[in-house]
Amino acid sequence: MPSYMFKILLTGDGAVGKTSIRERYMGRGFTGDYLKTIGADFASKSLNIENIDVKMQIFDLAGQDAYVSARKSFFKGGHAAFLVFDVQDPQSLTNLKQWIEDCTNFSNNSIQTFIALGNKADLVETRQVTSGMAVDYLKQMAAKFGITFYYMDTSAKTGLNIDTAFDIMARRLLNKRDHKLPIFEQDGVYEIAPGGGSGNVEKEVAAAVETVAQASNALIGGVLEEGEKNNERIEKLEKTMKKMIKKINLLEKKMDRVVTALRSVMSSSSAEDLEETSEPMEEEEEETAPKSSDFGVPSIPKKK
Ligand SMILES: Nc1nc2c(ncn2[C@@H]2O[C@H](COP(=O)(O)OP(=O)(O)O)[C@@H](O)[C@H]2O)c(=O)[nH]1
Ligand SMILES: [Mg+2]
Repeated sequence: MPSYMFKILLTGDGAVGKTSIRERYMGRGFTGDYLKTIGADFASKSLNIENIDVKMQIFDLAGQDAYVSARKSFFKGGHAAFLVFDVQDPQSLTNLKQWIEDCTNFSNNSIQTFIALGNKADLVETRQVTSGMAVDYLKQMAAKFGITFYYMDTSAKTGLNIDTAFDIMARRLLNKRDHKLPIFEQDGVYEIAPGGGSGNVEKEVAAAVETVAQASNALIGGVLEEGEKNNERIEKLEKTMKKMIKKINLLEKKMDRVVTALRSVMSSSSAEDLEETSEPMEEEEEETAPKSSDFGVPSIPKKK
């Protein structure tokens, strides 16, 4: 007997890969066929997470407008939703706003845990939505709805992050029921909280700046002491600083790209909604990410 049973919805526009994700997770593999889902379908899977039995009921909804009225009943009693978009299709990202609203309204607020999935990440050549664009869009949604999102890319084809997505979902749901399970930080998995939480990029910049500052202080201390033993330490710290500065420059570039990309997404989505909460990212960046020259080390010139 499972200790917990969770009703989890796969939402998102038609053809983003909801059925494929469910089938991949259920272990049936990837079929590669396109069959329009009619209404909803579901499957359940039993998990054991840190000795807690969990049964995941996974509902796979049709994204087609024709089924809007039939769909309403499927939101009832839901605990959580995956918000699936196709990384080749910016519109499927910006439509997530409507999916969030449907989840909230039709479930009478029982759905409070959301994970966004940028699916078809295997299609690198035709990809149009970068992770940075998705993070920034979700930041707007987090601020607007007061919801904390997780976001990661997936591929139903290669299996990328499929198990991870469901594992994190189960952990988040258990933690809302007073468990204290860790959700380990991993590359490409973003936590996007309303207000302060601003995704991994800014967190990484802040952490890198802090490390450089510490290394720089220690270095000055070391130079002043001028002890023989300190030379090794100084060298090590210098290396760390250089590494971190490189990282900061990379992250700065990433942020620039995010801002540019976001502008194009925002111009194609409802500008009014997004403007309300949008923050000038460039200003923030200057505060949190001082130029590497502040530390007396020449910065790597940016490619334009
Ligand atoms: N390359 C690739 N194709 C995918 C992926 N996920 C789904 N597809 C394809 O996209 C189409 C729609 O998938 P489907 O699961 O039916 O989407 P749904 O309407 O959201 O349930 C099908 O042709 C799938 O084979 C993926 O991760 N990578
Ligand atoms: Mg389907």
